[in-house]
Amino acid sequence: KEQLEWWRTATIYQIYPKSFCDSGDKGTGDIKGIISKLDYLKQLGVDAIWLTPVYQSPMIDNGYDISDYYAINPQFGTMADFDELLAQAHQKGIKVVMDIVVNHTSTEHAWFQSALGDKHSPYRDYYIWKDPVDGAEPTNWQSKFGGNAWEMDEATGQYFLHLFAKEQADLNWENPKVRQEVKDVISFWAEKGVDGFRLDVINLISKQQDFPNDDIGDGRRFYTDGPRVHEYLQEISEAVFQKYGSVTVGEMSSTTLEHCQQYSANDSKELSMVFNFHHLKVDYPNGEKWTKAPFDFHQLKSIFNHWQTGLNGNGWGALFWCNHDQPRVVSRLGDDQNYRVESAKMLGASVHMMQGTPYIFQGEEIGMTNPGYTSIEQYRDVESTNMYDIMVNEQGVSEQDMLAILAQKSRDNSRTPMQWDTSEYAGFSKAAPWLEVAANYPEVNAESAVADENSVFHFYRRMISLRKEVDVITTGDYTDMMPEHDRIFCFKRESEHQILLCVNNYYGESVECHLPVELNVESGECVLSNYLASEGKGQTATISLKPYETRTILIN
Ligand code: TEU
Repeated sequence: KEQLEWWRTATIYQIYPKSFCDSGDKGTGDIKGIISKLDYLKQLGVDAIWLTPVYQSPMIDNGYDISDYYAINPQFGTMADFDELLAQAHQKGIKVVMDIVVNHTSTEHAWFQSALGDKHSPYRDYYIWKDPVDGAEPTNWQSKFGGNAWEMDEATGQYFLHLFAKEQADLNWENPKVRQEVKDVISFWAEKGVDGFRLDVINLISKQQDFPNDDIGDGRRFYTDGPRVHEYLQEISEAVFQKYGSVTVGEMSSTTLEHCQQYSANDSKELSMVFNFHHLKVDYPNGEKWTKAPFDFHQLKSIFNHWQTGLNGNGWGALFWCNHDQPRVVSRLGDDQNYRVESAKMLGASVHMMQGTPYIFQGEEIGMTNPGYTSIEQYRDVESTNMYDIMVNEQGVSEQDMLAILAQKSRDNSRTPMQWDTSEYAGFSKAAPWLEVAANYPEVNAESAVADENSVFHFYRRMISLRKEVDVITTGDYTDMMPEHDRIFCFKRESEHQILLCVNNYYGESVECHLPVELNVESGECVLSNYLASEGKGQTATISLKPYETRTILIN
């Protein structure tokens, strides 16, 4: 059996530093705060941490608008703090993955400041400038944060492209000097000993160079998985990733399975693995995020089937529900009122028993929920406040309806301060946090979870170690055993020596379940369930699954 790369059996923990832990009394998290929680992460058993950006930034998009790739934002601490984190993490056997945002820079970056207003700046064509067309924006492309994707530079009469906020100017990857700058940035951090990189919206970097209008969409088809994206990734991979042996995960916005098979091919000519988001759009009716809608269970199962079978032996996927852009999964797909612990565990098991590398977003391992904000003043996210302005002030959506949509869909839902204990501000900070703590922190916090062997925390700890003990989780072929069932998600993983069955009741009512008799589950053992009475031997083919019950049955 060929030696598997470490990251194929690893679990990675995502930290959003601004909301993780404040070592002082700023009300925002910092690097020293992360250092103070490394032992907690060691106890959970994660193999690596992924930090979202901590570089110099005006924080319009909380660090995804970088103004200096070589400096740490003082809000998070100093370069010495970062070096200390790296050393201590490595000492504890935890690798460190950094976020690299190179589809765009902040408009405060020195390159952009030089380019703005000066067509002859040596940095002008680091960015994408176009003349007006018929006195208006060059194309009708839409920013992902609302509004048109072009902003006027009055001094030169040209527009620059920004797929995200107008303070995030897209880099021109056609320019070899830009590609060299990217190689230099990544090499700097790799040289320091950083173990890997998460590449922000990296499949958007190659734009179709004729910049056409999009008469059927928002323009994404002219820059998503674009014409030279694989060429660019191979160039960066050869120059840096392969040289340092970095693990790399690409965030692929609106991508396809075929492109992801190439992005994450086993020959590692591009990246180690990919994030895709199709399973997190099953509550976007007709692809529309800004609606309040139930999720489509059948669509969810068919997407999992498409990607699990499509990447098996042909690429590698990141497995996740939560991140800093997505609402908390226990509130989104589970029941955070009546079955918070049970549904959090079931949702966790139903992706952690799949093939890929699982990512745990801070707080997911203790079943943190959306905060249920009730006023726009409580929100901070630029995407959410932009969309509120557009939908309420321009499109006439009622404030009540928009607040209901934000309570379900806003990115701030996942960015509330990590809930450490029952002290004021949940032990996150000594000062009032930048974003309000969810009111349930007295019941939902890490200290209580670590002390309770039946908590979500210990369930996640068991899943992380199961992945290391049971090979079929990493290597087994995937088959959906009940694709038509309206409430049960039941899939099989099969390798030469082992069969694993993961059966999940996605709803809050008990349901009769008839497992395939040919699997002979009677000879198996339930190694993981959110109902302890269901664990162990003595499994039968007909079972009554309790609300949100999950069972992982190992059949050797
Ligand atoms: O996310 C890009 C992305 O796909 C999401 O932000 C999504 O487009 C958005 O939520 C609209 O639905 C990455 C980062 O994860 C995100 O935090 C940044 O805001 C964005 O890129 C720009 O850097």
